[in-house]
Amino acid sequence: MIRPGSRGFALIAATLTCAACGSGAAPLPDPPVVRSRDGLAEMTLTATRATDGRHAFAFDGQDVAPTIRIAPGDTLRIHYVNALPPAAPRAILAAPMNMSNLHFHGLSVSPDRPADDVLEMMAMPGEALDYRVAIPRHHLPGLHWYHTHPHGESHQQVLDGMSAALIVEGIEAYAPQVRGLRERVLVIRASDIEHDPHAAAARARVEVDRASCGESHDPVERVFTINGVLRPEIAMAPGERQFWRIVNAAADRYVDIAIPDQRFEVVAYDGQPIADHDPAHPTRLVDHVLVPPAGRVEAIVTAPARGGRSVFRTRCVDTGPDGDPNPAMVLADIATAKGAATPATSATVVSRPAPPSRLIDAQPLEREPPAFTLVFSEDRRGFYINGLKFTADAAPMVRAKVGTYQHWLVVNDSRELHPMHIHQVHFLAFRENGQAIADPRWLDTVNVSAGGSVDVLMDFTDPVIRGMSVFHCHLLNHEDKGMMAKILFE
Ligand SMILES: [Cu+2]
Repeated sequence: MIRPGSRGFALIAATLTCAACGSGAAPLPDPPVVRSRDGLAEMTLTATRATDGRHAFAFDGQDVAPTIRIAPGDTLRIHYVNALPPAAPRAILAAPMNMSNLHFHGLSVSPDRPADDVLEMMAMPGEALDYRVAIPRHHLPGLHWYHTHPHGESHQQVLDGMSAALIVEGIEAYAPQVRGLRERVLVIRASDIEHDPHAAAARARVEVDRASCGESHDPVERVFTINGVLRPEIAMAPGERQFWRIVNAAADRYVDIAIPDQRFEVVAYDGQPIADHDPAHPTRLVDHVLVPPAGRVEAIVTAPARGGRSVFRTRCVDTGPDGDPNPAMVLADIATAKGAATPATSATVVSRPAPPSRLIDAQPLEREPPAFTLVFSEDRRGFYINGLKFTADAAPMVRAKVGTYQHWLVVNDSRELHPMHIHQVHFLAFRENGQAIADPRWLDTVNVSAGGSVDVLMDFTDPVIRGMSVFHCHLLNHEDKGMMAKILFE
């Protein structure tokens, strides 16, 4: 049972205790759900300190934030209360102010107050914010997530777990394959075990495989949890197909997800159904998927027909000579047994006719020279975009005309990976390190390899997305230290 104010560490400790006593892993819990009714989803969410000192979202008497499920055309209203303690009066240099706010990562909505605004909307301790986010009728269905986004303090808050899933309903209209399947929402977080007395046991529990993974010799300071549990157990019936909606909510780590001897039947990346741009081939079969921090994958997973045990794992991610260790480890056990069949979720079925696909002829646009080149760089003093650190009063680095597509070249001039994210907008990643990508993906967060580059086609055509916004590196410690810039959609 989840005790209020003790989710992060206590659940890890509880799981370890359970593993040590030989009674098996904890089942994967489902987060609470907030659904829209009559076109409105409403909730109060509170930023608080858990008893273990971590930042947390409090909701409905517990410190587990809900999955928000909302349909195109609906409105999301959140009363967000900052109940974090005020900063000490004689704050030491760089001490956090405990300011907070929300970002609705992946939603194609207005970047202006009272919607997805991370620049002007900010609550200091004792203050509250009232979000009102209108989901356009033309919004694509898919998995997104929400998390805090106060520049300078984002990393610690998201690292501590201030995040949850947000689903725009209706994906079965794009991928009928998922209809009737048991659905699971998997929020992967990277738990900080740097100062945890159980760190060695936690690393052993998830079978951290340090061997030949990257060049860093730093200690492994993160272990992944799913829905707050270290290495939970996911039950499936033999041959059962389940629909897994996976978000990498880690503040500063990649996952490269795999299930040995199985393939993912991917339906959407970053909340963008594949069928939207390739209706004749709505799924992709893949052995593994590299999911950068903030990335999402929605895929059908099939249990072995004969039953038995398997694992859901992350493979080694080599983050580059200056990157953090990101080794292979086990994310969850998959227990396949007769009788383990779980009833299909009674998810809200949004009955809609098959939608028109957003088919564009990208090739002429891709051949145009880049309208903007974005360069990530870093040194001992900080992290930069085009040589500049983010400042609150900075002018927009880029202006984008609403109604257009724009070719951007994203360059990584450093010795570690950086995931590039732009708020509200999606883009087609079509070239990597100068080579055409065989099966280009629509994304909102893309990995850029160390010393490499990615060419993307930004979609600025949505008339709802108008105003001042940002793009940044989604390793949030980099964002906090300057790797963010403004864009004006006009
Ligand atoms: Cu970065």
